[in-house]
Amino acid sequence: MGVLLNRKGIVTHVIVGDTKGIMIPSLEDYPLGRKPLRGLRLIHTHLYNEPLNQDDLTDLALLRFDIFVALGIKNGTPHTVYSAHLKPDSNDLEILPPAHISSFSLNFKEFIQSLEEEMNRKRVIDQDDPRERAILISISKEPRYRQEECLDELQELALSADVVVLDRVIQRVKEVNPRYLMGMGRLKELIINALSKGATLLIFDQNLTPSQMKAISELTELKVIDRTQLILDIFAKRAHTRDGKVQVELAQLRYRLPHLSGKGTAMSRLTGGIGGRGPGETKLEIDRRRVRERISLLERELKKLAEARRQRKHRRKQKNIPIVSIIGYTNAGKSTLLNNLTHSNTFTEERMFATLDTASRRLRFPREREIIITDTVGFIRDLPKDLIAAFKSTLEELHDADLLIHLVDISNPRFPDQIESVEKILDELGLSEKERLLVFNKIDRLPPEEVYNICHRYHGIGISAIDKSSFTPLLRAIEEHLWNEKLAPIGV
Ligand SMILES: Nc1nc2c(ncn2[C@@H]2O[C@H](COP(=O)(O)OP(=O)(O)OP(=O)(O)O)[C@@H](O)[C@H]2O)c(=O)[nH]1
Ligand SMILES: [Mg+2]
Repeated sequence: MGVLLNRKGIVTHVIVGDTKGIMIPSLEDYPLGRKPLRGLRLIHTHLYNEPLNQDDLTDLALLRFDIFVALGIKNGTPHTVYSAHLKPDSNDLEILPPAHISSFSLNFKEFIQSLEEEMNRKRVIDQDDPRERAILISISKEPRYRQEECLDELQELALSADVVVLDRVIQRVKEVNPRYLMGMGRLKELIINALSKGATLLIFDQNLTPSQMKAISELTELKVIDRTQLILDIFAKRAHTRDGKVQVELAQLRYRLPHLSGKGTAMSRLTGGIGGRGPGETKLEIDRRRVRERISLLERELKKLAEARRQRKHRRKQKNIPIVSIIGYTNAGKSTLLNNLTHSNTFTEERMFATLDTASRRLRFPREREIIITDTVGFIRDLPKDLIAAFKSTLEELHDADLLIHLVDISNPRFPDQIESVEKILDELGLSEKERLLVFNKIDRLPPEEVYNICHRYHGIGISAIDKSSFTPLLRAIEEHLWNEKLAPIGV
């Protein structure tokens, strides 16, 4: 049997098990939160007076008890005290020398106070910083350098979501474990490490199936999310217009619906981990129904909004003004270009997904010519399906464009992959046949020869969106495309 005691020495739980072990109940009333230790100590019996075993030590590290004690029983009476606690500066454990119960002595109050103080001191993180602290994880069959690249992008996304990144974990596996992506032992190690670093969140670069999400969440009370959820979260934070808000909420609900699932109520002492945080089955059914109702409400609202947009568009079309749409990977500089082309002031930022809504501006050309130029939400590799679906109506406007400007951040080392991702999404949107200009932005960040070579190789135009004097070749190319003019050739 076992007992859990809180810092005041009050027994909070009495657990009765069998000879194989005990089940530690859900500890949701004693959340770890941002504290280094749980505030509960466990004392339990070892019926054959055996010392602490691997399962004991794993549970101590996973659940971060104040101290972990096994009371060895000999001839039916308490005999040896085996105890261990976490060390302040690593995820190592300190195993105290076994002692006979009559000679065991520990001033718990002093001990826990100094241990916790030292833990707080050794943690480099600021305890008052309210931001989430994440460990980024990639597990796949892809070679390491590919995973590194993907994590670089995930890290930028995390930054955009206001998440502090504490560490990155990459593992190349021969086969992806269907339940945990990696082996359970390795995953537990990772969780223990994350806890000792003070993380609050695990972010997987690979999208998790509902059952994987459930299995991993059952091992830890850290929040577990995947890349899609991170992107959805950024979108949710940044949507400002009614259109954007409705679209994002819809995408979130659609993504969450299959992930709504119950969790176990207790965890096994032998398998470790913690569960029992999920709602009961009936509550879940109600949740599911609510979510479905909300989805259909939002879908109806979206339809209305789309109708209003169609009418606005119709009026614009009647005036017969050509439309040029700037598209491209997130952070390519689309909004900056729109602003500087049209002397306007839409929102730009050194972050991914600064823009979620379409903005249209007029741009005058010589000879009384005028176009409408639009900026839209950025694209990203493996753009979540639900998100494409949700933004379909916004992105549908691209079908009306007479010309697409595909803007590429030439200073991003991953730009060839980014071009490919954008092409793929255009294809999925049925836009691959649209006329388009490939335009390399941020040329101020590279040496001119390199810019020249890249533009030459891709038949692209080089510009710097922050330097209006670099726009001439682009403006000429637009005129040429829209009004079929052969203009005198100019250098890039
Ligand atoms: N050095 C340099 N920086 C640029 C240039 N164009 C844009 N930037 C910077 O790149 C960052 C992203 O610019 P945005 O215009 O917000 O990019 P966006 O494509 O609209 O991004 P999303 O809306 O997030 O998809 C900002 O910090 C800009 O100041 C450029 O030509 N040179
Ligand atoms: Mg933008």
